[in-house]
Amino acid sequence: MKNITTYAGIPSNLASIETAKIVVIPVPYDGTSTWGKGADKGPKAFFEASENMELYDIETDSEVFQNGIHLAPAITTDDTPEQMVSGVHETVKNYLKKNKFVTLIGGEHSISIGAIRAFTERYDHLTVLQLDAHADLRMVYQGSAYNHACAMYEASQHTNLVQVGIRSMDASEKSVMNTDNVFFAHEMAEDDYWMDKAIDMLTDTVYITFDLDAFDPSILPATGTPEPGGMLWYETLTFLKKVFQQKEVVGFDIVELCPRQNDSSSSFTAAKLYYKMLSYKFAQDFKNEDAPTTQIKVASMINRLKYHQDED
Ligand SMILES: [Mn+2]
Repeated sequence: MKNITTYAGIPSNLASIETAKIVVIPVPYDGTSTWGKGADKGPKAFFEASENMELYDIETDSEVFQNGIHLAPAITTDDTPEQMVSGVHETVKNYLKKNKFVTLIGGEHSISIGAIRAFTERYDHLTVLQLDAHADLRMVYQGSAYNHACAMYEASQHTNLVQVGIRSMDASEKSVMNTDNVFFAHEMAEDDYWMDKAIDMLTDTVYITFDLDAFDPSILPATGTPEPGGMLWYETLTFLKKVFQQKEVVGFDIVELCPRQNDSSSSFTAAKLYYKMLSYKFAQDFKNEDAPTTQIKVASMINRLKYHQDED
């Protein structure tokens, strides 16, 4: 990743490991993808798009980069899938020890395995919230347990895994899947309450793994295995905002950006998604934004009661 020295070109005093609250780790790995190759180019396209993005977030009225964002060296120890997973695991563990808010940019989805392992060791009762078109629950695929099709198997065994946006899986994955914790895309399309139901499934401590193919290909086509019927922009942000407001999100990754020529909008969408998630995490007072809504609801209830009393 030549020419890129700090995340989004932020000043170097906000980018050092000593001062930054946030760490972003690029993992340009594409060792096991089966169809659309190119997720190894994801981080470069992501960071280039980030450099061209406004760093003031209107919705939260905040500049989250002021908390400091350290761009970690890319993890490239990936001669084998096992090496890549253990490289990610060790790196994430070290930054967690330094009490950083750790985020990762893939790379294919198998990069999440080592990260989730480190978060699982650090936090009890961890929920892994997976937004994805695919279940990724195979125990082994094409001879490896660290294939992208297996990205969530370990999480399904050791964490409270909640899967959202799923619309593609193999019948064999049904035996591993806990369907109570799965929000299938075809059901979400007809259920106005899926967001609250999903949040009810989460423990207090949440790690988010965001596979960009969770999005509908109409808004993000540049991913290894696009699937129709995905999530749209504001629906996704509304859901993420609720999660950040109501739970303690301890880290996240964004994976499977597979850049294509003549499509810069996918990289920008990924860059913006990342910055939105950080903004939701760090914006002051944003967590309590639900309060006014509740107050308004109570006020209008009192008014209704008064009205009915007046009637009597
Ligand atoms: Mn996927």
